Amino acid sequence: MVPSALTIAGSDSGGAAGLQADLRTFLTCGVHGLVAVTAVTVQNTLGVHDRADIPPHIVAGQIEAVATDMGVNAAKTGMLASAEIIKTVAEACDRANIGRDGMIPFVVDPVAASMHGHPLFDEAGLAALRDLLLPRATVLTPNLDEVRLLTGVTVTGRADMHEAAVALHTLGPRYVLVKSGHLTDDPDCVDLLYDGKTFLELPGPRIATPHTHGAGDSMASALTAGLARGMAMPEAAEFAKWFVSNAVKNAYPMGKNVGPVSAFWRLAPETR
Ligand code: PXL
Repeated sequence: MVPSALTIAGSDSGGAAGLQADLRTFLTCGVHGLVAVTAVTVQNTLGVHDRADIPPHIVAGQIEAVATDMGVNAAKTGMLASAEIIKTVAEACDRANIGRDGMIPFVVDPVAASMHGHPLFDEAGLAALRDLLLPRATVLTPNLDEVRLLTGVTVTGRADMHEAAVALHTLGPRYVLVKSGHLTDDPDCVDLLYDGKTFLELPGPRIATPHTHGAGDSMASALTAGLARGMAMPEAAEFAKWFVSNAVKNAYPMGKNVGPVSAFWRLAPETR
């Protein structure tokens, strides 16, 4: 059986981040990609120029349609656009057994802003994410901006990441995986997995490239793919770290600004 993973995420017309990054990652990790689109962004490397949110019942309908017919081995969230969509997603996930007690692994990537700094939801969305999705998450995968929004903790070095992980864990997720990509003064890029008791460091090199669009999404979707393939959490986290380090290493220029990370590195040489 081919495992399947569901992304509940927004579309990036530039194809760098969002559901496009997730589907590419799923493909190269050997997992069939299922999609519930939450919003369509009008986007290129210069920014998010406009967007249209999908009606909440259509978001829930997509989750229900694939879950009841095709089966979901793991799911993840990306851009969720509004408090209304978040509430509907939480309810649809409960019906589909996605999330902590339903047992289907649920990766909540608390995407708050595009890499250009455009907010991808508002204050009400942040509260809904914290109250409705964090308690349902098998694993929460924030970057350091999202850590600050969710906990008020400003991470300036590796030691603060432990404090942040503990603070986030009290909000309900089973695991927290803090991404260190934004700690640009650190010569290494050590992410941190925390299960409420023990910390697991996920070491990686800090790769010198300006092209990092979609890195966070690709890490969370590789983690989702690993879980869909039946890996235990620490193994899936190490797999995701390995996947995204190579994706950043092979990132390519495209457009006038920051280019995308690459999922191509796992394909045959002639297609890279
Ligand atoms: O990288 C986070 C992200 C997620 N989803 C969409 C995005 C972005 C960042 O630009 O555009 C649709």
